[in-house]
Amino acid sequence: CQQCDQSSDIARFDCYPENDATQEKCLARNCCWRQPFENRNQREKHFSAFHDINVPYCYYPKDFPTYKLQTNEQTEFGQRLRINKSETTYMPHDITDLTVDLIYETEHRFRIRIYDTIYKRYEVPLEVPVITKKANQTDYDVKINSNPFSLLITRKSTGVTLFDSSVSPLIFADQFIKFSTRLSSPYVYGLGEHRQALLIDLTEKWKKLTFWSRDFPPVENTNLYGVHPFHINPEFNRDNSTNFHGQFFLNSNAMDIDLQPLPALTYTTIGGIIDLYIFTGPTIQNVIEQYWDIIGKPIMPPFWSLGFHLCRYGYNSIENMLATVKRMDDANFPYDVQWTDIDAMSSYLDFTYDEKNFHGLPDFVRNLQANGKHYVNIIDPGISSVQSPGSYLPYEEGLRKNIFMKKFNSTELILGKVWPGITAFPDFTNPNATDWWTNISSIFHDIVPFDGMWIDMNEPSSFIDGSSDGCTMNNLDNPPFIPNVLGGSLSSKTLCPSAQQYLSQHYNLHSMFGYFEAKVSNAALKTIRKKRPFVLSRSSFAGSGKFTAHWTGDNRATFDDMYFSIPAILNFNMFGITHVGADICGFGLETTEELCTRWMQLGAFYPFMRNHNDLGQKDQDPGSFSYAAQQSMKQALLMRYSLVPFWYTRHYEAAMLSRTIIQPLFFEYPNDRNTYNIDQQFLIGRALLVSPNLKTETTSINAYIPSDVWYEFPSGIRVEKVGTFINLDAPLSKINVHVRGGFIIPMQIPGDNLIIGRGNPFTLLVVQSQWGNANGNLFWDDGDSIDSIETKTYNYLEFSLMNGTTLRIDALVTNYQDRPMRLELVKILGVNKTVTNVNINGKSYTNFLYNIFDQILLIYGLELDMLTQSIQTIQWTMTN
Ligand code: MIG
Repeated sequence: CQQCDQSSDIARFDCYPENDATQEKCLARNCCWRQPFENRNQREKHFSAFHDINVPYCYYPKDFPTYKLQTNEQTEFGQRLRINKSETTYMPHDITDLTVDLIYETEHRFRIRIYDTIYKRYEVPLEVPVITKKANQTDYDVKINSNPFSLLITRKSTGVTLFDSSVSPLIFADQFIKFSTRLSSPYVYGLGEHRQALLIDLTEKWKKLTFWSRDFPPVENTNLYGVHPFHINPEFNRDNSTNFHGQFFLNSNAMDIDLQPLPALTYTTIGGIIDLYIFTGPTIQNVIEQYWDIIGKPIMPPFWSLGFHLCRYGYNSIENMLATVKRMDDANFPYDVQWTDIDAMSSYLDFTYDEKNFHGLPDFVRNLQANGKHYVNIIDPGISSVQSPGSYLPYEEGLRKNIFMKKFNSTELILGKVWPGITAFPDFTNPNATDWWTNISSIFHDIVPFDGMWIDMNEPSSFIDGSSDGCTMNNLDNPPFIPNVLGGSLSSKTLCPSAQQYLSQHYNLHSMFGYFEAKVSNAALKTIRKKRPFVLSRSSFAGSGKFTAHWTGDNRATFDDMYFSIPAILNFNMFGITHVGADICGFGLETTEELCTRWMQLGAFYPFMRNHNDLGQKDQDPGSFSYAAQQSMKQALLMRYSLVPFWYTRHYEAAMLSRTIIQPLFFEYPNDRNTYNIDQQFLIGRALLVSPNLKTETTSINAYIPSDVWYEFPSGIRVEKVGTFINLDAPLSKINVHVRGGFIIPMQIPGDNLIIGRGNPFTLLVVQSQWGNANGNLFWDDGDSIDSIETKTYNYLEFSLMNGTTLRIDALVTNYQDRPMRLELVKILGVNKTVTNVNINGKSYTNFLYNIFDQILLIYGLELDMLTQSIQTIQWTMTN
């Protein structure tokens, strides 16, 4: 029939995504069933092929029943539409009367809300800005199609389509909501947490990504620990320029996002409402800012958490842990934070420690702290419910405060099984949970004075499906459609979706469990330590970055896993969880000295740097390897530590200005298409390019050097060939890092740890652009206060190089005066004429060296306190 005619396969939208599609079942949905064109002449495929994400056989006809526009009313925020339909679909409980709010929130932000006109439905409890007045001006146009109802959003300046839902019918049933949009280009970034390359290229590919937080060692094509339905889509203009827009689907229910080469994107969610944000950029940085305006900016981490963290599952005894620490100290590795895992608990009970095998843990911790180090321990959400009465306060207090999750429609607790056996699960959406969690953490803190909280297993993960006595038969536990979740069931390795939480059913809140636990843990730490909190959470949701850092879970000790860590940390930066890293050297499987060396080198450039290892694997702390390997690792660690002032300033800019800390190359070179799929290299801030060696038994890499001025770090040698892939020497002793012309990098002489090194002298690496200028900045405070930014108790310096001859230091804020900030050395790259004399603040200065071969000027032995004057200058004269 005509209604089934589609111009091409790629314009088909899947009407039968379940695994058991047949022609009969497809036609029963009033959909079209046809072989793809490309297969027409081939033998009919086996049904098993339908499991692949590919051209669907079953797709929507053009006249599939959907909504019509009834009314369109102008409002303060934009328009309110009523849409309805008379026919129903194949899904139970179609909602026939819907309201559509079109909210023109800002010049660059548009929000679409589609919800049941009559009954209130679940909405994501994220505190987003509420806009009641339409923006005066927008860079986008909105058109409404009335029959069938659809929306078209275009960019005014170029006419490019940003959103077009006419490609497929809107379906809105109680437990099945589906809508699609055309994409501007087949390039998509984001949509995590998944194990995937940075670029999702739909040129010839169909892809299904599933969202439902899940504890599973990262593999491709499954839902994982976190949920971030946000993506970025470039728009390639005819004049070769590129704009970017972003889209965020504010929905926490289990969902699939299907991508196809049309190009188009389809959301299929099983609850909530349609609440969609479109961010019009037009630059990639603008898109990030606009997204973070909705979900919140990342937390400013404590200074010490930028150091090296050492952890493993299975120290098994304090003696083993002490031996590790001793190896670190003996080998003189800079190192800041020691961790313990569940093996340090007594019978895996939260808020206990094993007084036998970890005898003296409290003194161990105090001793670390006395030497400037810090300590973090693990906490799992499952609270043992089977201890003898009077013996386990966390459970008994939790009962008293009534903060545990309940069975459906019941006052009975829902019980799962985790490390300590049968456990209850706290409901962190319950307002009383904060007091409870703070109180039990505080009591433990009096015994073991931890500095941060590692919240694991918070998908939440359970060893049994559903609960200790199964799940109900109701439609929350058995929805009519189940997205492509691992295990095929929503209760796979977690609690029953029907479990009752304070704010709603677990069905709706499941993927936010980690979000709320992080929020509550952050609050608890503030109360207990009265310092800036450090939380590390495995599960995350959009906005988690306000409360927590993140690691990418149970990776394995393989070169492939090492590679996948890069797109993962790049993605989490876009998702606003900037303090992120992967388990260095690999968690599962046995690492090798080669892999661990490469990974320590790469990990030295993760925002969050932690070496962590699984139970039963041999030790992989730096001190456990050969002298040669130790030297390579140490060199990378020293690079990291010397760059900490630069890192710390990036965190400040993330928290204040919505900047990603590490970013893909295309963020800085959006007009260079070569950069679009580069994810084996990355930038720190805008100035450092990191190019790790990710292949075994190789001593060189093929790296892309964007067209710009680049110098090798730390040698200061200029890269001759740019704008192309080049071979770089990458023996095991070396990680390739380059600095970009036009930037000034504040650095510091490393100490044994960040606290000990805090008073050490600073150095500046000044990297000239081709025009002889450069800029940089430095944020500095006590590193630990909760409110140093709010109270302006910090220093903020700007550095600028002008005309290739004058370096100016502007001390713009100098409210943190506990210690002088001594500048000892300035290294200027790209000085192409002989320097004859140097002046500092107008006085002649003789401690300088000029190397004509490398074109480096070194001004050394400085004793310049950068805080004493608001403007200081260092000037040099060159021969003509
Ligand atoms: O069931 O606490 O991802 O980092 O070492 C495994 C033991 C529980 C999973 C975490 C991992 C941690 C491990 N945990």
